[in-house]
Amino acid sequence: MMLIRRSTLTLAGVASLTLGVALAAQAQSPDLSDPPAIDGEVVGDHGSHTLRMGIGLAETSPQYLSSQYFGEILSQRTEGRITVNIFPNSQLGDDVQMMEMLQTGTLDLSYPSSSPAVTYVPELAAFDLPFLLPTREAAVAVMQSDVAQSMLDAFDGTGIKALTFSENGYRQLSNSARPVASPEDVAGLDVRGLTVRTMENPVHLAIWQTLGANPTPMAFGELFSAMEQGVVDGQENPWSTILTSNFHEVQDYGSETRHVYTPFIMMMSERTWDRLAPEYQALVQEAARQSAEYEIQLATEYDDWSRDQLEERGMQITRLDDEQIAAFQEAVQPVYEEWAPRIGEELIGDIQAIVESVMND
Ligand code: TK8
Repeated sequence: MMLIRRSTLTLAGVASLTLGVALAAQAQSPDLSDPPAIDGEVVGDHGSHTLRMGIGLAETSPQYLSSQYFGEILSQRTEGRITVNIFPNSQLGDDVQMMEMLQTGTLDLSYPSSSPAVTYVPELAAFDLPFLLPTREAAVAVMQSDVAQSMLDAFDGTGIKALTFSENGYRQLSNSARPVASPEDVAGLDVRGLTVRTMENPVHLAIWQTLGANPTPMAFGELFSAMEQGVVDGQENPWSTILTSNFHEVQDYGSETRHVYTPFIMMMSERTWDRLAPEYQALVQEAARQSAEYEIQLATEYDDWSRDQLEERGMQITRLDDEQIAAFQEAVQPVYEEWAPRIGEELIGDIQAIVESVMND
């Protein structure tokens, strides 16, 4: 795929690009909070760096908007000596490919979901356990805990410097075959089970196998055309991803399953990190944390709004009551039995203790 390079864009091209993004943003974003003012002193001159960042989602997504803010912080606090060029829409590759590019140093920054990163840090699979994180407040508390920090630290030596967690969000099922309100609807009683694309992660595969679907692991960048061609019936992602990736154009039904809360992880190539002066490293870490807080704010503002937008654009969305959610929780219990021991009962217990402390607050 040809990459649009700034220098080849004519003035008219820039204008139409800007207008296009503005229209897209206008059509596909709620009334979002502005990013916090950038304060903090300018960091001394330790050389110049132009960093390339590849992400999977669209320019209207919380992931992209918060990455822009991340770049703004770095640029303003180094007087332009550090700049970040963001390549959205899986332009540079999918999550797995871009993590490999970080390892070889052919990419400076990326922002994958935690799920495909279990190949580097298996403990991350705790986040893939269904219904582990019942509320966003609990999820954020876990992502900001020492337990989560130890998972980020566990990347050291892999060629990837993991900077921070943020919110991809609660995953919802969408499909083009039928409304789904129960595990039986997934499995199909007198019809075949839904073919559901999953991330490349064994726990997600287990979830949909246990529910009687035919799960197909697939890179995010291939998903739209796979649904368009009927290779898969459905997929599962947060409402804001379904909206900003235009999945509603090829998916008729949505179900508010909230079956997994997935984090994003902002990552830097260790080769890039090692080239930065300590003062720049401290700034990158601070900017990552600030942009992650903003990203969670945006993801929160996008979530229900996106679901309502999808409904307005014709997607038939099934909201599930507590009893229907409980039926899904019960149906996927075998996933816990199989995967909790493999992930680590102690780690899961630590996470559940954090959840409990938040829920009892
Ligand atoms: C985007 C992915 C996406 C994830 C998926 O790069 O693969 O379904 O939820 O957001 O990370």
